[in-house]
Order: sequence, then C-alpha cells, then structure tokens
Amino acid sequence: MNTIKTTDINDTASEKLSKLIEERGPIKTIGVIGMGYVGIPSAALFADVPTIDRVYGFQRDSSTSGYKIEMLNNGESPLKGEEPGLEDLIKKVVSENKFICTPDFSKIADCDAVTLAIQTPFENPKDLIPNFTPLIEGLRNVGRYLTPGTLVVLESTITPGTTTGMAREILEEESGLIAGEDFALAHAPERVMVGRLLKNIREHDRIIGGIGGIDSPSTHRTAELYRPVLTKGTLIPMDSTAAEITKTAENTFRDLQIAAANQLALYCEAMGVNFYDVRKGIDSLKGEGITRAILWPGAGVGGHCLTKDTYHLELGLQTITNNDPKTQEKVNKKISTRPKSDSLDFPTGEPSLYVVARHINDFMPQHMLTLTKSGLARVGKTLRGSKVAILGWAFINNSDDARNTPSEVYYHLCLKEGAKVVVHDPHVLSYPGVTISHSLEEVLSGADVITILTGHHDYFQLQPETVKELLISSEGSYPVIVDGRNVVDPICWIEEGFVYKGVGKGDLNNHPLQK
Ligand code: SAJ
Repeated sequence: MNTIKTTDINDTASEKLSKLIEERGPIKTIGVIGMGYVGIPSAALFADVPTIDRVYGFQRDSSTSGYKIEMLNNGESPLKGEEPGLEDLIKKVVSENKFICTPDFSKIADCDAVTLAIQTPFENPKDLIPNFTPLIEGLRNVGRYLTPGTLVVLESTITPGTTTGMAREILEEESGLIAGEDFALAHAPERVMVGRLLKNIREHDRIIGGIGGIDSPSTHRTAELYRPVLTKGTLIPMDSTAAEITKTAENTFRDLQIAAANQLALYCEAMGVNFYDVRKGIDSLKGEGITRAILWPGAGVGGHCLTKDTYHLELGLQTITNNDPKTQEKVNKKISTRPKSDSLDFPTGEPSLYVVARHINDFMPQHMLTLTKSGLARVGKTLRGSKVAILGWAFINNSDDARNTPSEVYYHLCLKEGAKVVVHDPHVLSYPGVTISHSLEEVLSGADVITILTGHHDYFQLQPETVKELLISSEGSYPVIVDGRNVVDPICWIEEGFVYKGVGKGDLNNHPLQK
C-alpha cells in the first residue's frame, strides 16, 4: 500500500477538482454505507437537513443484517437499546421520503457525497491484524459507481495512512478516476457513543481531514457536508492523516488514562489504601494549567473502540514510516509492541506506552478473578464447584452493547477454574454461547459469589439483606461480593455478613468478617 503525502496533490489537480465540484453545485444527494451504530444516525441527520433532497442508506441484503432494510424503510430503528430521538427522526425522514435504505449500490452514481461507516475490527485481538475486508468491499462498491466531482468520506476509525493509501488505491482502481483531482476524498471520524448517538454527532466537534490538506477542495467539500448537522459542535479541519491520528490517538489516550487509574487501583490494593480517597485527593489539585483528569478503575475495558484503536495507531506508525513493501509484509505478520520505525526517535527496547496500557486494561478481568478467589478463600472455598453470579454483560453502563465485553473474559476464566457461572443483564437480550438471564432472583439463588462487572443503574438498587436471602445459606457461610465498578457501599454489605472485595479498595479487601 503506497500512501501519498498531502503535498503530492498539485494545484492543477486541486483546481480541476474545485471546478468539478462547482459544476456539480451544492450537495443534494448523499449515500451512507453501513447501517449500524454510526451509519443510521448519520443518515437520518443528513436526511433531516432542509437543503438535502435524498439520502440513501446502503445495506447489503445479507442473511445477518438484510432485515435492517425493511425495518428502516418502515421507519423503525434496528438498533437495540435506548437511543433518544433516533426512532422519531427515522420515522420523520422516511415519511418525508428523504431517506431510503437500499441494497442497490448503483444508486451511488446519483450521490454528490458518500460516507462509509463500516466496522474495522481486528481479526482477533490476539494477532492484532486489522480485518479491513468489510471496508474494502464497501470501497469497491463506491469505486464501481463513482462519478467525477463526488466526495467520498471515511467515518470508520482507520489505521493512519489508510485514506491516502489503501482507500485511495481501491477507489482509483475501481473508478479509473484520480483522488484529489477527479473526486474528493476525506476522513471525518465518528465520535459516537451508544445511548447518545444523535447527541454526539450534533454536539461534538467534527474532525474533517481532506486529502490535499486543510485548505484542499476535499476538506472544503467535507465541511459543506457536515456543517448543517452540527448544532453545538464546530468543524476542525486538517489533512486526512492528521485526522486519522487524531481519532486513534484520542481513544488511545482515554485507554491510557483508564490504565493509569487501573494501575493506581492495583497499587492501592497492594498498599492497603482506598483508591477513591487517593483519587479525591489528586483531583483536588485545581487551577490554571493543571489538568488532573483521573478516570475510573474497574473490571476492564470493552467495546468496539478503545480495545483496538491503539493498535490502529501503532500499525499506522509502522505503515507510514516504513512505507516500503518489505516492511509492510513484516508489519502484516505481527505488530511489535516495540515501535520500530525508520523515522521514530524512541528509547531503544522500550515498549510502547500505549500498548502497555492496553495490556493493563486487558488484565483487569484476571484481577477480578484474583479478587474472587481470595474472597472465597476467606471462607475456605475455591471456585471449583462454586456458583458465580455475574451481574452485567454489557461493556458499558445502561446499554445492551456487549462488543468485546470484559465480562466474557472473566466468565471463561471462572469456567476454567471449575465454577458454575450464571449471567444477569437487564439490557443485553442474548449473546452467542452464553445464557443471559433477566431474572436477578434466578441468577442470585444459591450463588456463592456475586461479581459486579457492569455499572448498570439497576445494580445500585441492590440491598444486601434481600440479596442475602437468595444466596447460599448454610450456617456460618459468608457469601462473597466482588465489586468491579464501585457500585455497592462496602460497609453495608460487610455488616450484612458478606465477604467484600472491590477494585481499588485496599483498605477494605481484608476486612474482619462480621460475627
Ligand atoms: N471505562 C473504564 N473506566 C473509565 C471509563 C471507561 O473502565 O473511566 C471502560 C468502560 O466500562 C468500557 C470501556 O472503558 O468498558 C469504554 O468506555 P467508553 O466510555 O470509552 O465508551 P466507548 O468506547 O463507547 O466510547 C469511546 C469514546 N472515546 C472517547 O471519549 C475518547 C467516545 O467518545 C468515542 O466516540 C467512542 O469511543 C468511539 O466510537 O470511538
């Protein structure tokens, strides 16, 4: 994959593209590829712009997701979980005939702008090689029907260098047109979060990065596309590679901040101190230029973003700085945790701070297992034959989204130790290979351990005395509660005769057992 530099697009090419865009006139018809958590709210918001005539939502009519086409054209949202305002907006734009969902990609030829909001997962977390197959298929579909003067925008989070590299190559190959000359190309990364999809698109600032740089026709056309959907957010223009790095880095930094909190929590446990007292102390240092954004430790980091964007950034470094096929091969084989790059000045042999942070956050379900085992050991039990009640399967609070959930890692660790594991979640309907119960009573009944893995609102209502009635109740037995999200008040549970363990709770994790 050859990436081109911003400066590689000469003025003649830019002038030609500006002219093509001018002849085409204002953006009237938009295509959105990928009807998921990013594509659906984006398409609905575009369709609700008064100056836009039509938005096509492109969705393959596949056995797994073809059902979305009919649902969307009936004005229904196929996205599970609470998404304030989304269902009504879809109903509105469908009834106004401004939004149509279709598997017919030839309609791309009618579009002035096409956005791609397609997942960019890693094949499996262990080999850290991105699976761009869905994105490549999407790009080929766009390239096949691309017409001069069209704007193509990648919204997916991608490895830095992808827009000016793989994406440009595929679009040029399929269309026979030249990026930055015959068509506009940009990266405008999504910043959505489940539970507030519309709000985030409207209110967060929008990074827009066109090939050719901050003042290129591609960046200007992208500004024209997104400006109307922003209510509070503003546009932040830059070049496409800077935009790719911005997105992958902002999630990498969040992951790093969480890892810093997790490591400090582990230290506090080891030193018999309460992380939350320390956090309150650190957070109290306020004032000009003093930022102390201490995030929260917990049972792990899940989701579709923080678990992979660090690796996109690391791969981007190696792809862009070792831009020769040989290194590309090496890169494809395995991402090294030691940044290797011709132009990077970095302490020799030192691992990437970002990758270490990933490893610390990936370790937290293992730490939850350690707390579980030491909790049981306090009452002479082991995991073998014990019943573990997992509370929370979703990766984030009050959501049904269980992508890359840390709960699954903990679940398998307990099974491997010979425990009987049951799972409760108020929002997650089902999950491949795991029975998700919606009955707390059923899950808690006869359990030896309760492990809180997701901070769902429901769990803050749990009362130790009522819960205790449901649990294992042989004489003198102490049920164990392991809190991975700082949900319960430890004292209440300890007084009710529980063995308590909590992430970061070094001052309480070896509390005297209540007589
Ligand atoms: N978590 C902690 N401690 C914290 C915050 C989160 O352990 O202090 C855990 C959560 O429990 C969850 C995981 O991290 O398992 C991710 O949580 P999140 O709140 O980061 O949720 P995401 O991944 O859906 O959202 C992130 C956000 N990125 C940033 O804030 C930089 C969001 O703005 C992005 O739009 C989203 O990634 C994305 O799509 O990239």
